[in-house]
Parts: sequence; structure tokens; C-alpha cells
Amino acid sequence: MARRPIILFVTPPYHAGVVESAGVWMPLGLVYLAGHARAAGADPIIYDAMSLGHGHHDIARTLATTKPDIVAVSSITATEPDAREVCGTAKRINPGIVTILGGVHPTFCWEELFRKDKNVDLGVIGEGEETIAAVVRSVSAGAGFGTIPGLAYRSGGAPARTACRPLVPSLDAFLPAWDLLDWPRYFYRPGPEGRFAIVSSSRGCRKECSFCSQQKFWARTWRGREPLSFVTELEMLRDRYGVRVAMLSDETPTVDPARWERVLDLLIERRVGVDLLMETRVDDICRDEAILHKYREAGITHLYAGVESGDQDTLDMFKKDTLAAQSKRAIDLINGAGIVSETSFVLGGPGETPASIAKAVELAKWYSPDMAFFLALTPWPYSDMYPSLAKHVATRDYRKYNLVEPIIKPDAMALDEMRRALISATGAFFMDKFNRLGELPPWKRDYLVKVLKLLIEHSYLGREMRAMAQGASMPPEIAATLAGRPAEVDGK
Ligand code: B12
Ligand code: SF4
Repeated sequence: MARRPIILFVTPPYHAGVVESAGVWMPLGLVYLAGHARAAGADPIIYDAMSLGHGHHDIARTLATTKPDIVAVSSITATEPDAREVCGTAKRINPGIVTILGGVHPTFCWEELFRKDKNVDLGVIGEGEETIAAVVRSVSAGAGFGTIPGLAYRSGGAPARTACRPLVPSLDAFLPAWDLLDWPRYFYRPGPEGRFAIVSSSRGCRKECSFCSQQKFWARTWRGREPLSFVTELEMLRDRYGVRVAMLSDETPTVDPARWERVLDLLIERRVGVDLLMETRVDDICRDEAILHKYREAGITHLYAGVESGDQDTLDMFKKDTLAAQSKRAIDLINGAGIVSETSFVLGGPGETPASIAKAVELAKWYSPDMAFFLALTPWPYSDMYPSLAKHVATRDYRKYNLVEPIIKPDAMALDEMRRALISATGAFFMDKFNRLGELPPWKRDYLVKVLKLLIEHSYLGREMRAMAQGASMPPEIAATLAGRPAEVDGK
């Protein structure tokens, strides 16, 4: 090819409607991939169809006007059908376009993918930066793909794959293409006014939770960036693009205590001043009790730590490697440090009943995080727990594999009953929280009132929570907020 190939990176137009209600989130993975495609000689475009609210018609129009040589789409399990449809549209417009799917789903389900869809040319297995660069170089040279490590493809009509690609040793060597984002699009609704980024300080997790795809995706490895490199990147995003709030995409940013404390110290010393949202494990929070004040000083305002269950047998079955008592302690510590605490509980196993769900809601109230979500137990087909649950899986419609819709039918409950029970559980937790708003410091109250409004107006929980909000137990300040009047919360 005489000119630089055009590579269009696309987010599939899929919406599950929970986390998305909190803001507009950038596709960080595509930022990294685009940087490496550019360095390899392509002209990359990041087309965030999901955040733009575009549907497949809009995508067809964009494909027709941008005329890409390569269409590269990210795919988790829930977005797989829409990701394939994007490839189908590309092939209809120009069969010569090379279509690629990457991310956690094709990494594990490439055989099924190539069996069912002829519109996907390549699947990228695992970490994508070096593989996409190699694909770009092959397209430019008019060469084949069969010798590029980390690829799945079709050979003689059958699925085939090349050798595994080793992980890149240093995360600081990556070349994120921050300049390709349409920055004004990305914002965090409950936070202070300002631009929202997703950033990465580490990749991976060495634990073995049996429901989790991430430890498998990163092959139970963990790599951390140099603290200074991460912190100066955050400063650059603040100064060049006006970033005021950032979420860490890391699975477990706190694994290495010395590195993590250095990150916190640098954020404090250099007065970075960006609000940070992150997740980590409850055992690391307990470990860090003595330095939790540094988390807050460093700008961490919102911390998610997965409790998953209050029952030790269930935690052991999940291979969570935490103690139920640790979870309570961790949430108390986060609350005590002046940070918004968020957690989730996984429900919907074969033995679930309305009574066990009611018990879980009571337990969640006792744990007392600021925010709790009740998620559907979702055995990804490649998860460690899948074989033991396979016979209970009620649907292979991947669009439902979103942690919101149950895909397992409990023995004693209908699927739709389970779906409604999950929504009611989250609704009941939040209604209780709002009845006890006066127990919280004023800034947390304001934040949670904003969150409730967003959940009601923008998420799948909206209808259920609106119905509950009309009930007699509706706190007056929430009623006022929902009615569009300023919330007046007495400061007990
Ligand atoms: C940020 C985030 C979001 C953002 C997405 C922003 C975006 N457009 O990317 C928001 C908040 C919108 C979101 C929503 C949801 N998310 Co989410 N999200 C994450 C999170 C925390 C970080 C993702 C990230 O940026 N990682 C960092 C980058 C660098 O890594 P990466 O994305 O994996 O990309 C690398 C490789 O995968 C690969 N790659 C990825 N895509 C592609 C594409 C090509 C072409 C190539 C070559 C390579 C490639 O190369 C990249 C660089 O090495 C992950 C958990 C995690 N820690 O990863 C969950 C996660 C991906 N989300 C998950 C889920 C379930 C959802 C929701 C369904 C939840 C819900 N009910 O609302 C929705 C789906 C919405 C949607 N349309 O995608 C699950 C997916 C599980 C699974 N196995 O399918 C995860 C893993 C969390 C979990 N609980 O397990 N999410
Ligand atoms: S749930 Fe969290 S701690 Fe457990 S394996 Fe996944 S990323 Fe690691």
C-alpha cells in the first residue's frame, strides 16, 4: 500500500445503563491501541460510537465517509453481538476492509467467533498494542498475518491462532494517543465541573476469583507503572486537556505497598489536584489503615471495594481470598477516611431465594457503604466457575451478560423474578441510605443526592426507584431534589 492505511477504532453501540449513568467514559484501551497503530505507520481515528449514542445506521455512515482500510472494534462479552455487527457493516460497505475484534471476549472465545461470523477477519488475543502495530505493518506491506503472535484468524475456513504474545515488560513504554480524543465529550456527572479521564497505573491481578475475567485476561500477572511516570501523565492531562476527575482502570492498583505509597506521596507533594475514583481489594484497604488519610489527601474521593458476599462459604466458593469481617472493616475505614465507599454484592446463584436476597439487602445495610449494587452472578463462558454452573445457564444471548440481567435461573425463582429482585434490592438499599442521609457529612450527602438523581433519571434502576420514591418513606430532601427544587438537608 503506497499511502498510510486508515484504521478506524470503534466502540460497539451497546448500553447496559448502570455505570454509564454516572458520566461519559472514554475508551482508554483504544487510546493506547491508536498510539501504537500510529507509530506503526497508520492514520488512526477513534470513533466512540457508544458515547456518541450512535446506532448501527450512524456507524454505516461514518464507515462510508471515513473510508478506513482497517476497522478495529473492542469487545467484552456483552458487546460481542454489536461488535460483530460493526464488522458486518464494514464488510458490506467494502469487503476489502480488514476487520479486527480485540478485548476480553475474542481473547477467549475466538474459536466460537470464527465459526459463527465470516465478517470478522482477525481476533486479537490479550494485550493489544504490539499486535495491532504488527497488523498495521502487514497491511501496509501487503503481507499475511499468519506469523504475527497474539492473533486468531480463519485458515481454510477453520479457526486458527498464532503463538501467544508475551506481555510488554514496562507499561511506561506505551504511547497513548491522548490527542485523538474528543475531550469535551467526557465528563463525570456527580463530581465537580470538569473533564473526566480514565487512566492506568497498573495492569492485572494475581488473585483467582472464580467469577472474574480479569485475572484470566492478564494471566494472573501484575505490572505497575513507575509512580513518577503515572503522576506526571496525570499532570499533563490536567494541564493540556483540563482533566479534573479521573478513574483508574486498574484492577488492583495497590498490590505493591511501597509503589502505591510512593504514588500517593507524589500526588500529595506535587498537589496534583485531580479527583480520583478507583477500585481495590478490601484486604489492601485493611493493610493500609495507617495511610488511608494519604488516599484522601492524594485526591481519592471514591473507592470501590468488592464485598461480593457476607457469607464466608460463598466467598470461599468464589475463591475471593478475603474474610467477611475484613469487608466490614474496609468499608468502615473508607467511610472514616472521608472517601465515598462503594461495593457490590453478587446474587443469583442456583440456590438463591427471595429470603436469601432479603437477607443480603439487610447485610448490605449493616456493612453501610455509601453505595451498593446487587449484581447478577454471571459466569463468563471462559471463567473458572463456568463448568460448575454451566447447566444452570439459561441463555447464550451475550447481550444479557452485563451483570444486570440474570443469566442463571435459580432453582426456586423464575428468571424475570430474579431480574426484578436484583433491581428491588439495589432500590431498597438506596432508599434506606436516603432515609439516613442525616448521618453523613454534608459533602457526602450532596454527592449521594446527585447519584440518586442520576440513577433515577439515567439508569435501568430508574423506574423501580421512582416507584419507591413515591412511597411514604420518601425523605423530603430527596422528594425536593427529584421535583427539581434545591435539596435542604438538616445537618443532624
Ligand atoms: C472503564 C470500564 C468501563 C467503561 C467503558 C469505557 C470504554 N468505552 O472503554 C464504562 C463505565 C462505560 C463501562 C461499562 C460497562 N462495563 Co466496564 N469496565 C471498565 C474497566 C474498569 C476498565 C476498562 C479499561 O479501560 N481497561 C484498560 C485498558 C488499557 O485495557 P482493555 O480495555 O482491556 O484493553 C486492552 C486489551 O483488552 C486489548 N483490547 C481491547 N479492545 C481491543 C480492540 C482491538 C481492536 C484490539 C486489537 C485490542 C483490544 O488491548 C487493550 C490494550 O492492551 C473494566 C475492568 C478493568 N479493570 O479492565 C470494566 C469491564 C471491562 N466492564 C465490564 C462490564 C460488564 C461492563 C458493563 C456491561 C457494566 C454495566 N452493566 O453497565 C458496561 C458495558 C458498557 C459498554 N458498552 O461497553 C466487565 C467485562 C466483563 C467481561 N468479561 O465481559 C469488566 C471487565 C469489569 C468486570 N466487572 O469484570 N466499563
Ligand atoms: S475480582 Fe478483583 S481481586 Fe478478584 S481476580 Fe478479579 S480483579 Fe482480582
